[in-house]
Amino acid sequence: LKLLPSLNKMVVSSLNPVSNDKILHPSIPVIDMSWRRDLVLNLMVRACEEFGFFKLINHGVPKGIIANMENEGKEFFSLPIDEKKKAGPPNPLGYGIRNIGRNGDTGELEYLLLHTNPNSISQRARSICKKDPSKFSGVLDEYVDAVKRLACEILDMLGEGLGVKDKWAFSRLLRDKDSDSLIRMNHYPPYHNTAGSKDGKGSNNCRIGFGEHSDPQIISVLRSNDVEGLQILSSSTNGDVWVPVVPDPSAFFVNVGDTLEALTNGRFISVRHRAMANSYTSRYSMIYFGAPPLHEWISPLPEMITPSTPRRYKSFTWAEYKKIMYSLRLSHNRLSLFQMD
Ligand code: GA4
Repeated sequence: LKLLPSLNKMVVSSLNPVSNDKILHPSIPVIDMSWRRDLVLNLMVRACEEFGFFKLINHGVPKGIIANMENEGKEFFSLPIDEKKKAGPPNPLGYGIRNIGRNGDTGELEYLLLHTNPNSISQRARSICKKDPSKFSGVLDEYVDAVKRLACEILDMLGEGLGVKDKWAFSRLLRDKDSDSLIRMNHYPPYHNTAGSKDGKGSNNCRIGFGEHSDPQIISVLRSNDVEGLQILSSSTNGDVWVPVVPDPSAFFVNVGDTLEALTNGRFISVRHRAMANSYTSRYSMIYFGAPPLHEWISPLPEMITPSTPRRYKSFTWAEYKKIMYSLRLSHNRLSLFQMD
């Protein structure tokens, strides 16, 4: 049993540039899907409780499907800006550059945000990939299908690990034909810091690609190329620390969204995260956001409410939550608006 992986906060020390004190970075949980099922279930639940985030390896999504998707993204982002702008401005779907949402948030990135519905993808493909729209939509549909399957498998394991009676309580929301799930491709262009010097003096390695936020949906499944940038916020006794996530193109990174936090009555935490854009090479990421249908009511599952864990969140529909999220800034803690009085 001693050989079993543990989620204990492993300590990786680094120097705090301000005080020269050592600061502690918790290590990010890694879960291998080829481990024994009961172990995977247990570790996943703990990762969602402690971090709301984990890295998944041996996930079973074929490399070719991932590579094709990455190439479609790279090809699109390499088009002249006037061509790309024909797929925008984001409403919120479509091509966007630097602007995020509707309330003045900005970041050092360009992106494509699409609904996962195959009809919506094929319609949008015409303005995104004039050269071969049907190839574009074929590649995206295949990727979405594979990542959605994985997300549903993860949600079923989480449900089982939590001892939820209704086995498909979470995954049903993503499987629904009216699910409001999204797929996002991000490109963080390289940063050539002319003011910086070899010793790093005068360099500003704080360029925000996508600012601090939590994901509103149920679950997010992210894959990036081999370029750093993603950071998660982890609470420790020393206060909150930003933990850099070491990139791994062969893995997926999974995070709990606000809606799963509400469904689990706060047992799982919707992790706050951000992406930096300080790299010398382009960072590409693609994220599947698994969401419920618009008119679905979200309430904490009955099993999650106990005398020691009384109900924390009011019920809301996904449509209502979306309306509120688009009326607020990116970093707003929108779930707190639904806390019980
Ligand atoms: C964060 C997670 C997803 O990328 C996203 C983002 C959305 C957008 O880019 O349009 C939002 C942001 C995200 C949350 C608050 C609102 C909406 C930008 C913004 C300021 C697609 C999503 O669903 O919520």
